Amino acid sequence: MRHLGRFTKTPYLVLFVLLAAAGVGTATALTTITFEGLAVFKENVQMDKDLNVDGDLRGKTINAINDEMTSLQLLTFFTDVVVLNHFDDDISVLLGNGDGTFTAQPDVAVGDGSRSVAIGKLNNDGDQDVVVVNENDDDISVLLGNGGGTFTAQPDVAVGNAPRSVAIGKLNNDGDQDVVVANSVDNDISVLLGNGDGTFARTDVAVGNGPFSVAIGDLNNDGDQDVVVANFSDDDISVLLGNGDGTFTAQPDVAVGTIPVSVAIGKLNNDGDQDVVVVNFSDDDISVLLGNGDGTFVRTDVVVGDRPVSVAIGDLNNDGDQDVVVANFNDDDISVLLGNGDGTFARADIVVGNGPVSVAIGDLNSPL
Ligand SMILES: [Ca+2]
Ligand SMILES: [Ca+2]
Ligand SMILES: [Ca+2]
Ligand SMILES: [Ca+2]
Repeated sequence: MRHLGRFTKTPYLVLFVLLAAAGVGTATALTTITFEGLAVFKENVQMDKDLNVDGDLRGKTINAINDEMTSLQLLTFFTDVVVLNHFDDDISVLLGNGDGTFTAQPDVAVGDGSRSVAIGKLNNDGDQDVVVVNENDDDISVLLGNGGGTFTAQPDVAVGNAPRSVAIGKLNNDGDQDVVVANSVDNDISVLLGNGDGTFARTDVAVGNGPFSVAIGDLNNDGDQDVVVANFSDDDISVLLGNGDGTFTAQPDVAVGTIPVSVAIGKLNNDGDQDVVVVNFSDDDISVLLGNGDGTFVRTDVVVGDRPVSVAIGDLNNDGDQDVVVANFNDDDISVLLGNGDGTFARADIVVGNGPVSVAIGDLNSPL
């Protein structure tokens, strides 16, 4: 197995880059926020809009729902942030104030060697929940949100060996959110079908060698969520088309660059088909895989910075075309690739902190 030990760069101060998308006209005007004071090493970050939305609308009067919706509409302007503290075995929860600043909540304990985080509604109380992959424990932490930015930890859920990446989506059609975890040593993924209460039924599905990153999306437009996995030992991705019942039909692997470590799904051109971006760590580029709508792709590689490690997709300049952001570990910058709507991009790099390892996109400062 290949080792990615060069991720550990001295000093261990790692900054995260959070890009505020709203009200931004050009790439150079992007708001860059760093969290130098929070911890020594931050492995991953994810943002969501309403970690602090309380309550369940079911069973309430229309007036109560109206009140709640007013609250929801306000709160959805305040993107919150979850940061993994890899060496502290906990997460930082930062509730957005709507102006690019945050109010830190008490840290929440997770397992040993956290590597990846995902946010979704795992039970049906309306509050956002959090799952964290614990590489050293071979399990995931399941944190059910109480609203208000606090969580109730559930029993850890065992997955495979050395899990590195997690995603949340609906993989069968029971309405409950499910979880996928990439097990980097077992060469499989754990498919955790949610029971709607923070517990899961697990099935492992073989993928390529060294699965390091996983993403969920509907690649063939049949309404069933599909899974892509970046296999860093095989230099390809596994494409698993969902059957709608939590099982998958594997497609031929799709070759990408050398040591793919991060994958994301989004619509990069305007044909309606979901596309895929893969970060190639050793090639200093990304593979842009334009979907054909059937689980096959047309590949073009696009140069980014030195040792790219993480990718996110979103519309940064509000032109309706999805854009791509890549964190470049050795360059201490991010590559902002503004999409032209046809799978091509205009690139500008923005300096950030020392050794960025994860990037996410959200609207952090929308005015009310
Ligand atoms: Ca489900
Ligand atoms: Ca599908
Ligand atoms: Ca497309
Ligand atoms: Ca755009």
